[in-house]
Amino acid sequence: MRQCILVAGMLVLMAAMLDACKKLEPKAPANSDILDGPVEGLTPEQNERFLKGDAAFNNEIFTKETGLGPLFVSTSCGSCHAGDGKGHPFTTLTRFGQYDETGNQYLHLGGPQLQNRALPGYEPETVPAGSGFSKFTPPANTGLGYIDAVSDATILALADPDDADGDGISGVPNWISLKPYLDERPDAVSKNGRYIGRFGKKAGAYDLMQQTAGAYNQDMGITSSYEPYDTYTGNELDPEVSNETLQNVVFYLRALKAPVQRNANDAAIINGKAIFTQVGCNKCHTPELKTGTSPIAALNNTSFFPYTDLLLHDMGSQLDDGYTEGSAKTYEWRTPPLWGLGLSKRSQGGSYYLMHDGRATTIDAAILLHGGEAEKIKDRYITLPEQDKQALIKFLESL
Ligand code: HEC
Ligand code: HEC
Ligand SMILES: [Ca+2]
Ligand SMILES: [Ca+2]
Ligand SMILES: [Ca+2]
Repeated sequence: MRQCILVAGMLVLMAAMLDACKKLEPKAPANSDILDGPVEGLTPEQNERFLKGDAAFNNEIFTKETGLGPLFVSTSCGSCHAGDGKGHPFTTLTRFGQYDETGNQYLHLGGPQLQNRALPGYEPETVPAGSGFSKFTPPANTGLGYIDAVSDATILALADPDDADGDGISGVPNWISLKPYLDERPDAVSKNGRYIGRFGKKAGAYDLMQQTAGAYNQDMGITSSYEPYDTYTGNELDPEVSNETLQNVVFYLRALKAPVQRNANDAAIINGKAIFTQVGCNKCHTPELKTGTSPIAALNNTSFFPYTDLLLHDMGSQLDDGYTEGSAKTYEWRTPPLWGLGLSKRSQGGSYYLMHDGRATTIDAAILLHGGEAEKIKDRYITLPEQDKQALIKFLESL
């Protein structure tokens, strides 16, 4: 009898402990917080490519034996783009040696990208004395397929190179030369043989293939049939990654879902959104864009909410670090999408690291760094009553 009471008592205790454990377990993230899944409605064949691309992007860690280097920055895509969210300044890339449209003046010294690591027996690169350079933190990779599916005509319609409407804002595309291995978009617009770039902080990359083949080569020292040159000797080498793997990674990036706004119906957030427009943030951070046609059903002729115009803007001298790409000026930057902003702390180790090099550790600090074309709009933000600033920031964190 006594034994029975003891056993029953232990069972009660165990049940209580189990319950306590459950409370300690982190809550499963809401669906709207998960970023590394695919858009809905992929065909089984598309889903298979997505999974293969996911594995190559996140799990394949290169070594000397599989082609790493000899000069490199990191050993896998996922090491910089963890969980596909914004990266930490620990994983910053450095580029140097270009000041204007005439191209990179330091190609003979390893420009544009610095490979700060090397296999044993090789010298890592350093930025040549006197060269301007930029440090770029890894952007989030979510929703890039939507951005890829926007037509050139849509981007051009947002540009206002001569500020014809007189609002002080004159977004321009970055006109870049098309790498010979890239396919033109079906509706491509070109000017004097130059094409519209849309990826990267300077909008210096045409499409996701350029980003991917370029990253394998420049970030990891992995050659492909697209980018066959060794980062050390400059010699053409046999591919160290297959075209099939590259294409799977491109498909993975294209099919990653986009961040979804959270608590959109909260009164403070609705108010913050109105302030965003009233102050004029929306003049560059265009809330809504439309895609053209896409073989991925979810991306085909649809609206999405990235909060960017994909154009370059003069952001003033504080953000001029003396380096550029394509036709962008050293003080011009592509408006970054604001979707996912509120989720970015999670992949940045618990703090914000905003702007191209991560120098702003709060949203307020990021806004205060806006100059050039955004100067007047920043001034309007500064004069907002404190509670309006709070509402605006709450709205931005809901994105
Ligand atoms: C050393 C860190 C690092 C590694 C490794 C790396 N990236 Fe990146 N990635 C970055 C940074 C930094 C940028 C921003 C570069 C720029 O703006 O020009 C970037 C930009 C991108 C973009 C453009 C996103 C946008 O919003 O415009 C894509 C796509 C991308 N990377 C894919 C990849 C793929 C695929 C791999 C692996 C083959 C890879 N990256 C490896 C750091 C890295
Ligand atoms: C003239 C165009 C323009 C206007 C107007 C503008 N922005 Fe920006 N914004 C940019 C550009 C370009 C950057 C990137 C600068 C950089 O990386 O150095 C940026 C960066 C940001 C960032 C950091 C994003 C990140 O991922 O690092 C935030 C947040 C932001 N803007 C919010 C705002 C808010 C809020 C307003 C209105 C008060 C505003 N912006 C007005 C162009 C603009
Ligand atoms: Ca190699
Ligand atoms: Ca280099
Ligand atoms: Ca204008």
